[in-house]
Amino acid sequence: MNNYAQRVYEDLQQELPWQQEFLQSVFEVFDSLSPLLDRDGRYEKHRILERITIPERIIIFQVPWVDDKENIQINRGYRVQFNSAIGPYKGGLRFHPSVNLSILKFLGFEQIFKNSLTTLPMGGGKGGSNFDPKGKSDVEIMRFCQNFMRELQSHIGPDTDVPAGDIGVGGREIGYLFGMYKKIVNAHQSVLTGKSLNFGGSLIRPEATGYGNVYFATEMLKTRKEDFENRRVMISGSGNVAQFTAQKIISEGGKVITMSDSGGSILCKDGLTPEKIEFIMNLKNINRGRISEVAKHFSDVEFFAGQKPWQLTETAVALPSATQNELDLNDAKALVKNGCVCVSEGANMPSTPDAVQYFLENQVLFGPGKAANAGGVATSGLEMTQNAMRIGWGALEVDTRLRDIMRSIHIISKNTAEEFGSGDNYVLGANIAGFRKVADAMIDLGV
Ligand code: NDP
Ligand code: 2IT
Repeated sequence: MNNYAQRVYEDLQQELPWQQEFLQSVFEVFDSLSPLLDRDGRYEKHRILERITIPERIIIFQVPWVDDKENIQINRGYRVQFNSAIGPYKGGLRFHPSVNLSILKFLGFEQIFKNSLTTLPMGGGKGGSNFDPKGKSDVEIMRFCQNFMRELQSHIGPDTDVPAGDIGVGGREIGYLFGMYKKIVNAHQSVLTGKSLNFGGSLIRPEATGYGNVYFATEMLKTRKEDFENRRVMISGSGNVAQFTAQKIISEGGKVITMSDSGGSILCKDGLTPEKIEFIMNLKNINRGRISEVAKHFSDVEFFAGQKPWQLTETAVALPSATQNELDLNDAKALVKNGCVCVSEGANMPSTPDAVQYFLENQVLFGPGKAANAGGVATSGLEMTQNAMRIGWGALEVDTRLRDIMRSIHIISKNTAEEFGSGDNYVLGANIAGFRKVADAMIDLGV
């Protein structure tokens, strides 16, 4: 690693040894940036690495709420406003019991470069709570969201910080959050994205992360004259990103053989049909059930309790779409051995660093999350544009723009990797391309 990057990384390690996920994401970015830092001394002179790794602001607050049994519950709420050099802070809210500052800082840090890659004017941020939505009634979810927003509202705004969804935060939660914000400020503003179409959402936003990842993977495959036709595809997760990834893969002629949740994985060797995907969407989005139930309903679907998809069988493509560090070195070795030629990350940082290294060493086409899953936030950017113009584009218009953005992210990542003599190392290309725009803006803006 470049000396300057090494020094800043070691300082962070000493200062924040418990922020493992954040350190992991910083290490990956710094490692990629080394050839750029070797070549261009301006970033060290302006102390960009020190400045870009400290959030501009972090808000931490208490979220008390009353459950259905009239017990008082208390959760922690956070918003990490990481970097606003190129636009208002932008990034999702995660509601999951594992949420802590390290996880939100890694997600916010990734978001800076991802948002930069979209070509749209959005800074990086992330937030959420250790609240667990599982098993809660709709009314409990509403009360929690209202109390969360009561605290968050004074720190966000359409030109300041525009949150959206992430794990545990979908259309239902965005509705309750937006309803409370609107009441407090007495204005119908574009302060959240992922809104329902009934009150200012964009067509294709729910689909965008999954579709975008398939568009990105398609571009990678094209460079080797391959496509999804009749190829086996493993997907992990069964939430927003996984569902629309599956739908798009099927429409591209591919076979989705796995999906999963935190309880285990399902395997359907001949590929899930559109009817089965619809069943999974109803199960997950309406009944809020478990993926194991799919195997009880269909005789050609097997369930593997407590297992991830990666080592179950042969596949050509893997699209991890659940959570961070869900694909490790052993999984990577099994995938390569079983014929996998392409991995594209729907989730944020799902592959461990040694797994990424293994894919790169074995010539697997590897799309890092900050490039491959940028379609979600890019379409959030398009939602903000439509809100500002007070119009709504048709589905084809949004989908065409999404596809164009994913193509341009692919091109800039590939061209930047080539500029630094690193072939099709999309990790290096995406990190340098995303960083350059933000860092140059920071220099322009002064200290
Ligand atoms: P959802 O809440 O809709 O779905 C999450 C899925 O991942 C569920 O199937 C869930 O299973 C599984 N999962 C979550 N945590 C774990 C865990 N610790 N171990 C195993 N499985 C887990 O979230 P999304 O689909 O929106 O998000 C999935 C990933 O995509 C995340 O990494 C997110 O940051 C990323 N992402 C999301 C975008 C978006 O627009 N929504 C945009 C870009 C990236 P279970 O129900 O059992 O918890
Ligand atoms: O990780 C992500 O990019 C998201 N969860 C989407 C963020 C957004 O603002 O749409």
